[in-house]
Amino acid sequence: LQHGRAFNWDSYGTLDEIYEFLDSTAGNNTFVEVVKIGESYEKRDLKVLKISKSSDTDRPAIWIDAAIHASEWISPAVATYVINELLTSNDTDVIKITEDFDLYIMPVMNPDGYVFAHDHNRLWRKTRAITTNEKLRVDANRNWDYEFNTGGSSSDPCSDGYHGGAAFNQPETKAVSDYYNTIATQTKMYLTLHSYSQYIMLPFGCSNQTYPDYDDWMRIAEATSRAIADPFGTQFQWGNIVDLLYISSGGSVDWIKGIHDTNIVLAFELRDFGRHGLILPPEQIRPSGIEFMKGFKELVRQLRNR
Ligand code: ING
Ligand code: ZN
Repeated sequence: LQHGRAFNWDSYGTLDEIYEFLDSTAGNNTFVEVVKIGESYEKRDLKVLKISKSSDTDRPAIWIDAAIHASEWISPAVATYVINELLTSNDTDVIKITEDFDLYIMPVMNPDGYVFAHDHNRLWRKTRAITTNEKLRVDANRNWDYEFNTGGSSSDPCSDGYHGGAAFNQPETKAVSDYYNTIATQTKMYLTLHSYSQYIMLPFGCSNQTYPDYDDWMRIAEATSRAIADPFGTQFQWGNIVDLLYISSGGSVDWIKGIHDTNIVLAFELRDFGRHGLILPPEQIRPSGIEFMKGFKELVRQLRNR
């Protein structure tokens, strides 16, 4: 690592630092591997950390991703925090999670954008794909192939919500969805981390239609919110994406829920509520990680009870 500094949660890691953390974590634990699921537009590796203490191939699995949007730096910071907790915590509930589930954690879904946000434009959100002209960069969370381009996304390449020329035309969303297809039957929970607003959000984003067990998900989200508030009192609201935010088609949760019907599917908007917004001070990384872990443990508890 740069300057011999150990990876930590006191500052926001660069892509290189995060990837080195993933690689060294895999190197230090026989039951952890880094799976290269593809390459980004600019040919960076797309890396998923897989934790699996069993060779059983049909164990229940949990997926967590972050930084589909390059500007939302608290999301990869919390994802790496979760990885570290899962592998070093003495909490028996946490240890039990790694004993009972395979875990797939992808801290940076949009590595090109994340590098660009570090080096050029702190508020950069989209991918870095250029197809026919300089402006065609895509909001990777409007590019998924379920009710694609049916509202709340833009056909203007200059827009931050540009959905792209076709669903899954971005190497990042294509690689993640292809990989998810291979693990979808075993995967019981899909969580995607964004910021900011402190929301726990249920699909769908393309419409506010409910579904048979919608009330169950609302109760689960409420329980998760209570667990998150436990350490520091941080309030997370819960509800449908459309009710909390806006119509937005082509999001990852819509595809995961609509195509695969994974059991628990949630999108999180992490800290804060708007004071600092995307530029969340790094002192808030650890508290964000601590409270998210509380929520995550509650979600796994709920999953076990289903
Ligand atoms: N929020 C998400 C966005 O892509 C979202 C909200 C999540 C929409 C899941 C649709 C599906 O707009 C941020 N902050 O990016
Ligand atoms: Zn986002």
